[in-house]
Amino acid sequence: QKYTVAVLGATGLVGRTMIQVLEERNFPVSELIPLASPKSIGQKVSFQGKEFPVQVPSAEIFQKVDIALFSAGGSVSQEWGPIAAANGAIVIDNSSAFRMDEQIPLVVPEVNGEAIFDENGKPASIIANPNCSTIQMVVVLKPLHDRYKIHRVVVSTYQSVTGKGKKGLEALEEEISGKKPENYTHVHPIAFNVVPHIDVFLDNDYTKEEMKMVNETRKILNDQNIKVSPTTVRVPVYGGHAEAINIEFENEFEIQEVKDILSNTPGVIVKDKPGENVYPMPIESYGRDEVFVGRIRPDYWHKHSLNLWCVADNLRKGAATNAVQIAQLLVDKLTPKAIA
Ligand code: 11C
Repeated sequence: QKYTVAVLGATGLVGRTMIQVLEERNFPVSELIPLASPKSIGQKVSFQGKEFPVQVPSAEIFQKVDIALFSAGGSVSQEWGPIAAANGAIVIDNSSAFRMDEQIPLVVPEVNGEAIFDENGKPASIIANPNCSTIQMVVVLKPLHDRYKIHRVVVSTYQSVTGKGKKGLEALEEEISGKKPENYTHVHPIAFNVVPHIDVFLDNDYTKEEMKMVNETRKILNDQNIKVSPTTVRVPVYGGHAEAINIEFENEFEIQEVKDILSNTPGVIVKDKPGENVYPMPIESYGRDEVFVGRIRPDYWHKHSLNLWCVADNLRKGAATNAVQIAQLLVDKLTPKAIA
């Protein structure tokens, strides 16, 4: 069985990565429909050796689509998500538009893949893909929460400029080459700098990015008692997001058991040999689908607590790969429209 798959935002960094991951994973695609705004019309996307013209979205197009991957920003998702769903496509949406909607599952397949389906096995018509910094953190937290129950998480992020898409990447390149952009895409200069500000500030003086980490984590782990205390920071890096995480558990743990649990967690690779200078870094996570964890060590000053460091490619596991993994869970249960 093969499926008609649309990618909305097909010319953006995440959209392109979605198409690449579909191809790498040999996803059963009968037709790829790249969609974007009118300014991308005329562009073509190559997939499995063929060229597909970029089109603008329409209700008619979604009538033939089985699965629609969206990554064109929140307002585009708000506009087209309900139209695509009403026309029978299942939308996997990478924006923040629907994430905190109680009716819409927010899914990381390794953590809560079952949330996609209702009690009759019917998939939700819109499924939200979490924020990149949340995804890599919950992949690590979930097996530890199951074993020791997490009370509190203090996290500081070191986020790649690719989180701001092509503009973020180009701004860093321009700044490094000595050009002074008219408007800083990153609010302040990012080359040779570190900026503790991602997305907009809210009334509580946390940023929207920080509150995504608080709220999305609770929803995905299905536990409103987990306290997440985040500081999100942009760094002049290409390859992925890194996070220093301090975790406080309700129960006692053995550090070797923590390492064993993480080593046996699907989607996680433990790289933790401090004596040999082995720990995860964005430069090595680039282009990879896994979440890398290292620097796993007890917090000697706080009961039942530990520190660790995790890194993942934000365009892949943090966005495109996670969305395609959701699509992979769907196809086991979905009859393509061409057959239905
Ligand atoms: C960043 N995390 O690094 C953001 C990008 O809600 O999907 C992704 C924003 C989101 O700037």
